[in-house]
Formats: sequence, structure tokens, C-alpha cells
Amino acid sequence: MYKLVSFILLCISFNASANLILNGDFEDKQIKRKWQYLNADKVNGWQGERIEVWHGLFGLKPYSGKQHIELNSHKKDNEYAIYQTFNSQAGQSYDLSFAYAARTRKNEQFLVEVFSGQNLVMSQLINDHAYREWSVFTDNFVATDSQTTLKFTGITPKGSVGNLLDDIQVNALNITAPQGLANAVDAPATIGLLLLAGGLLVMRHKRAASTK
Ligand SMILES: [Ca+2]
Ligand SMILES: [Ca+2]
Repeated sequence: MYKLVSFILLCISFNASANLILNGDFEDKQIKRKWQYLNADKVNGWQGERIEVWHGLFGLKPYSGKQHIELNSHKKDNEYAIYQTFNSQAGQSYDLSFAYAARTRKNEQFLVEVFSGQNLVMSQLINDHAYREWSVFTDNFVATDSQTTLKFTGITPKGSVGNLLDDIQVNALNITAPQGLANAVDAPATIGLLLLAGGLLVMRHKRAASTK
């Protein structure tokens, strides 16, 4: 039975691809103080407004690693938007996930948007923050272009206090059928056939055991 399971696992390859977001965990540049705002071009992968990196400020632990950011950065004009563009494939589905928390109790809200080329393929207002407790948002979208942009925009509060973010990920989930079989049947059908074969083998094994 173990050999059969190994065979199935060898035949079916679930490729959980690497995170397409560069520095989505905000760990690439470890800051020396408990917090520091940086121009976006100093934060690997990201573009947009200043990015306020936290490293244990107020004793709040990041969701992942040692650092997270506050979207409501240290600014004068109250514009808080950061974004990142990554390579994508039209027609491919992607999972988006990130962790978020409220710094204050002032009804923190921010907008997450995904533009594939010029097309807005996902838009969600996040307004259910827990006070200094991490929640995780997950959703998926289908790309329509070879370049896709993920954007976060602070909505409330208007000032420089609110909307903490960490561990931003975009992943494509691919299911690869065995070579050759993939041409004959689609992947779910292949998986079904292999599981059926496994079930028949178990039944034969049990029947053989019961006759001993
Ligand atoms: Ca982090
Ligand atoms: Ca701030």
C-alpha cells in the first residue's frame, strides 16, 4: 500500500509556486530602531508612498518574521498607497493572502486592489480589523495580462496612525498530471482514476487478508 501511495504522489505533482511578491514579509532590510519610515525605493520590491517599517514597536509582534509595516506612514499629505507589479499569465488563477491588524480603534480601513494590465480584477475594502491582533485575508483572482499590480491604499484613519500589514503573498497553484496521461485525460480525472486504483488494491488486500 505504501508503494502505491508513493507512486501516486510521484505521478501527481502539486506545485505550490513561490511567492510572487518580493519582500512581502518586509524583512529584506532589517532596521536598527523600533520603527523607521523609508522612501518606497529603499524597500525592496515596493513602490508608492513612504513605507513605515516596525520592528517590535509597542511590543507588537509581527505576524511573520521580525518586521511588519504601517500603511499609514509618516507623511504630511495623508496619501497612503503602496503597490508592487509582478509577472503573471493571462488565464492563470492566483491566491492572494496577507495579514492585517488595527493600530488604534478608529475603524481602520484600507483598500486592496489587483490590476492585471489595465483591468481591475479584484477590489476589496478591508474594514474588520482587530485591535493589535492579526487577521488573515485570503482571496483569489484570475490574471488577464502578463503584468499584474497589487495595490494597498489607506482609507481611514486619515492621519498617520493605522492599518498594519505583514506577510503579503501571491501564489499560483498548479496541478500537474502525469506525463502522457495529461494528454489523454484532465488532471482531476487522472487523480480520480489513481485513487480508484488505490481503493481497488486496498479491497483486494482486505479480501486476501480475510481469507487467511
Ligand atoms: Ca514580516
Ligand atoms: Ca505611521
